[in-house]
Formats: sequence, structure tokens, C-alpha cells
Amino acid sequence: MQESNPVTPKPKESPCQPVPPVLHSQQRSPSLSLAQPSSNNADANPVTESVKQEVAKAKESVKAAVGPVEVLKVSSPATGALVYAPTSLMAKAGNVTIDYANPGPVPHNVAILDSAGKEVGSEMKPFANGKGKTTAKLAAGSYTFVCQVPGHLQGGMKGTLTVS
Ligand SMILES: [Cu+2]
Repeated sequence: MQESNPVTPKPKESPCQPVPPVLHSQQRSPSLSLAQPSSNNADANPVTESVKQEVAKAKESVKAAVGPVEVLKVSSPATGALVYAPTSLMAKAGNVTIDYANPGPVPHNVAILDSAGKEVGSEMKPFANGKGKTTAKLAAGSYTFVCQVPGHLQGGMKGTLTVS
């Protein structure tokens, strides 16, 4: 024995108590879901993969930024001279950001180097007429900061950063 329509709603028992609409949608959902197209291709989509990587990167940078960040301001003159001011910085151990302003026409950047001369922290590309930042998690010790445009370090673009 087969019923042609097993979900036939019962007649309303009282006009004062209408059946909530949600009951109707629950009864009909099985047939609706069968009609929907499947989306099995989503996992193989290269765009989805790159978005996942971007999200992972963003999470990492948020993790690195957790905790107080000490911000040190450094600038170069608008003349484009190979100079930082100040040339001596002090910070407490932890997350340190150098906030660099270069209003001049000559590209510069700031890279933080540890005592072995190895660059630490986020990359700042050389730029003119603008501002940039580099952030590093630093332990106590002596560091230098330098411009990585060829010839500029030799021209005098360096300073010291003492972390205690
Ligand atoms: Cu420079």
C-alpha cells in the first residue's frame, strides 16, 4: 500500500491557532534539497586554495602582533640625504616596530639586523616620499638598523638599536 502524499497537513483544528509556517518548511525540505545542485568542485578550486593561504597568513600576522608593540619613529630628511634621525634607539624586549618616514625623493628603507648582521623582522621595501614599517620580536641585545639600497649603508645610513 502506497500513499501518494504522506505529508498532507492536517486541517486546522482552530482558526484562532494558526499553524506556524516553520512546520511547512520542515516537511518540504527533503524534496527541496534533492533539487539543489551539488558543489563538489569547491575543494579543487585553485582560487579557494589561495584564499585559504591568505587566511592562514593573516592569522600568523595577527599572532605575531599579539601583545604590546613598542613603536620607534625614524625619519630621513626631505633633501634625500643619506641620513637617519635619530641614529640611536632604545626599546624594551618584545615586539618592536620602527615607523619610518622618508619624505625625500631618494628611495630608502629600514632593516633591523641582529648582532650577527642577520636581518630580523618584517620586510620593508625601499620607497621615496612615504612611510613604512618593520616589526620584529626582539630579545635583549644590541641591534643595528640600516638602509639596504646599494651604497647607502656605506654612505652613513645606519643606526643602533639597544634592547634591554
Ligand atoms: Cu637609503
